Amino acid sequence: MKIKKVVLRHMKMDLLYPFTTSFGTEYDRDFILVEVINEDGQSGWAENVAMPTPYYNEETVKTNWHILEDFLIPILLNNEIHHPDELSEKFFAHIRGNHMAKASLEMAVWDLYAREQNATLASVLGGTNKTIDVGVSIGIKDTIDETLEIIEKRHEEGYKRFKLKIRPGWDVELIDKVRKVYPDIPLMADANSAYTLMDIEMLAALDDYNLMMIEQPLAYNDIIDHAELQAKLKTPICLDESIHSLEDTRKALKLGSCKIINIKVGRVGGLTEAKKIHDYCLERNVPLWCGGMLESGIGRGHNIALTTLPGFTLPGDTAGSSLYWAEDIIEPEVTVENGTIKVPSSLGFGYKVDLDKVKKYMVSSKIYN
Ligand code: OSB
Ligand code: MG
Repeated sequence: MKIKKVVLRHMKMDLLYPFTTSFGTEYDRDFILVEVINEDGQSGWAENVAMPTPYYNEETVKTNWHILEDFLIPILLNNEIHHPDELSEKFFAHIRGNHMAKASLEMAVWDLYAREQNATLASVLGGTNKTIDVGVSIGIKDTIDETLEIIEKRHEEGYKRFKLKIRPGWDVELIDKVRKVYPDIPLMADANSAYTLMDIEMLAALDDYNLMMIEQPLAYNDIIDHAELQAKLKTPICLDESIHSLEDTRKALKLGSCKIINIKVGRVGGLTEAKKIHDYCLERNVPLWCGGMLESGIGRGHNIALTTLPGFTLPGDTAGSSLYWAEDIIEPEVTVENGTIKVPSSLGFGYKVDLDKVKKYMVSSKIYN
């Protein structure tokens, strides 16, 4: 593969509904779109998932632009590679951390690689599922009644799993009331690191509600306290923020810090690393699902492609475009029927990039060659 040109676009798209977690409220997505172009003028696309603020992790839109411009894009433009795995190797050999930046450029190269092979991204990743099951992530609301109304709607739409964001003061009572109305729905909670071991009694109280899992209850950089907590809980812990690599996965499972893994391609530094984690978990029967970062259709398409791999046994967070956007920047939009997405058969990440819409939501852009 010879990449001749890279285009970074700074995008801003308003969310239809504000999304509140224990770390803050998002009103829009302010993000970088990455396009890589080969010598035949063929493009590969990906979405960078860093947020403008370092509240979910330490990366931001600005740090990602900097790392892409000054370090990663030069590596890509100055090296001929034969497979995206080689790019991943180069990124990890030379540059520490900055996984979301690495992932975005590597994913665009994966998309281009699939297109050069006349194949879907799903198939070059080794994915086989023709449909994927999806759930929905429901943010913190003003009232429990409002949350119940949203669950009712999403339940009617067929979503297969309901994830409620929790934080101190919005936890046991919420889960208790939701369980009373919906005794049987697949339900889970995501704390985004809002608790410590001091909260163990409250977290243990959640054991009474048959939750599928509790996601990232403790610190974003912890796997030690999570192991102590998991030993005391019936409910499986799923790690999100703490998992950045196959090595983190291996160590967390060895320590017993979690029983389930949430893979976000951005957090683990790319599709090559995501696949390694997938293979490791599949071999050990560790349940896996694909997380989300409120992506536009481009990131969403990549998530769908990854989720076609056989180890993704639990519904992910890749909900339909219409839950996030007045209009998406891909054609067609991602649609969900009875809680499933039909995996698209178009080349690459599976959807057509709508260049007019991209222009409409673009704040600025820069070309590298
Ligand atoms: O913790 O999974 C998370 C969104 C932004 C940052 C972190 C998280 C989330 C979500 C939303 O839960 C998932 C989605 O709908 O894309
Ligand atoms: Mg999470």
